[in-house]
Amino acid sequence: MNTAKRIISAGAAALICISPAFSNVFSASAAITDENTYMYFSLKNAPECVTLEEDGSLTIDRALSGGEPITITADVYVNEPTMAAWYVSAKWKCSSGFIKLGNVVDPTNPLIPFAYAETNVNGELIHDNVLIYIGGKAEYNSLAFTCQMDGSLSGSLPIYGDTSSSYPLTSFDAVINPNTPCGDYDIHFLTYAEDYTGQMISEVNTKIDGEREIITPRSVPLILHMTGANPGDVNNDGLVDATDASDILSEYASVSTGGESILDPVQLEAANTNGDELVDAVDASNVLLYYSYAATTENAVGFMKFLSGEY
Ligand SMILES: [Ca+2]
Ligand SMILES: [Ca+2]
Repeated sequence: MNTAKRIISAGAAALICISPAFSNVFSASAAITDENTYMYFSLKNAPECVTLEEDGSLTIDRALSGGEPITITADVYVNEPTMAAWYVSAKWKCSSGFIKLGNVVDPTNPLIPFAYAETNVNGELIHDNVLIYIGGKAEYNSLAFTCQMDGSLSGSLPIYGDTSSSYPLTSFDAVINPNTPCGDYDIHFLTYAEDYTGQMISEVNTKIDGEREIITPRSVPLILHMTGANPGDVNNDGLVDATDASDILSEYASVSTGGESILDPVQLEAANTNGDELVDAVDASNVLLYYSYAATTENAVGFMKFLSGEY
């Protein structure tokens, strides 16, 4: 590679900081090696309630989120070992409606370094032959980013760093609903038609010595662990409704008659809506008050804001 092309930017420094975590992702996925063509994500920015784990996954502590939507920004990378691709298309999605994907960055507008950024003889960024397409389908919560040379006869995409993964392809946002039930979620690349017949999937098209090949890259998903009690949502389905009030009353009935608690510790925390010592009829009443408010109010505030009168 032309070393004049390499510019140590703030983005590159950030990449260096978090790459050790991602090397663990690769070792954890035996099928993924640097000899493979694969796509992966790397956390770029997140609020304090999000922790980057050693294995590259993210743990989200709801208690630190303040009940607000949580926006994380992630970079999208491709490892393309032949470096002979003329067409690279990443398509990715989240299957949970609680996590909305959007805001794909076009690195050519304004021009910023990316995996296939073009440069002039002085190593300065230009935008000339590489075509960028950005897309996605809201109904499937999917996003797409494609770069290709203007025609497969125009040669390979220029590689900005030493390898295709020295710089990201693009970045995007994932907005996590504060009511997301506890559990694990993933953002993954489409490597087969998941949602409908003929759905476009991620692709890397190469041409080596005149031989064309269409490669489906392997997907290293970004795993999100949602943790922490969601006040009022006792059954962990993302809603505060009559079912939760019923669960609270069942707990109260059991414990107040000398029986065992029927809820686990996270559920008990969610059930104790006023933070006193008890899970009782007051908590059930809070839940029912909110349920009737939310059922009749457009753009209802969250449960905790409702309880504190902020609506
Ligand atoms: Ca619920
Ligand atoms: Ca209580």
